[in-house]
Amino acid sequence: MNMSNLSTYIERVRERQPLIHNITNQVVINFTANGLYALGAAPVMTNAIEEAADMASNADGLLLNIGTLSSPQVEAMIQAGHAANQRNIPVILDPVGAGATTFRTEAARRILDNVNVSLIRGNAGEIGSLAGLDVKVRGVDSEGFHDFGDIAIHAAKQLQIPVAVTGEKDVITDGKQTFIVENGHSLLTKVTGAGCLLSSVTTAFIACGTDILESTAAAISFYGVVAEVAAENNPGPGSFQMAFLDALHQVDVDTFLEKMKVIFSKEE
Ligand code: ATP
Ligand code: TZP
Ligand code: MG
Ligand code: MG
Repeated sequence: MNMSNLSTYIERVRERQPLIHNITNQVVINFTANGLYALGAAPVMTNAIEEAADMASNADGLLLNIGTLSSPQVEAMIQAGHAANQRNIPVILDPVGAGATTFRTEAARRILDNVNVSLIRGNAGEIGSLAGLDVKVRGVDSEGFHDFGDIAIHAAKQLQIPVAVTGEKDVITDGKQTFIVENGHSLLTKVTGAGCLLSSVTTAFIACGTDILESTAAAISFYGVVAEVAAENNPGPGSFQMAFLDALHQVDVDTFLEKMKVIFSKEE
């Protein structure tokens, strides 16, 4: 695996400016839209069932995020997902809080039963619980996991969908091929929506790539490098959040490649 390939993805995203349709939670709508603009992509947000399919049909990628779910929103997600599937537009699921309540876990499962999802991006608790593992989710955060690798590989095999399990380290796998990303900064855990924006950024990278795992590894390592750059002179969550948006806009291919920490492995 040639890692310098991954660094070129950011140029592709900035050149193509993919339109990402986000059906997402109320907490992160503004941060996600600003983050996608800063990256060089274009955001659109809508929940209305009346237009979910039309909007998805015209997008380059669809992001479904269950963070502040309602029953009508699940229906809109399924309709948007069908429309995207019909046009081979990639669909990414962020199962925020799956495992914390039955409503969330069942909604995420319903989406997976009805929509062909290209990637699930979440924390270890969310993805583990979808795969039927006995894991702990408190609110929208997961607790006490150290071996993300086992959870991710088990989940990808069980669900038969590539997964990206993020945390201190990130594991991106289809159960056979695995990328481990060691970029990132702990200040990301002090900004709400850091994971949600990452899912939308990953959707933009997948929309501009051909290989789901490679595009996802590029997105997650780029995001981690951006956080490292932003944290350099900004030790608090407030200034870090602003600097993070600036760095999403500014970090170039050379800086990305220089700071990238990605390991690839393949099951024999
Ligand atoms: P959670 O709700 O459990 O925080 P999340 O959906 O917010 O999950 P994260 O796992 O926090 O998503 O991932 C968002 C980004 O933050 C990823 O790029 C990840 O690598 C990074 N990240 C999370 N925790 C750390 C950490 N302790 N050190 C470095 N980077 C981190
Ligand atoms: N509550 C419902 S959705 C949400 C909160 C705090 C945002 C979660 O964002 P992230 O990116 O998973 O931390
Ligand atoms: Mg987080
Ligand atoms: Mg999350």
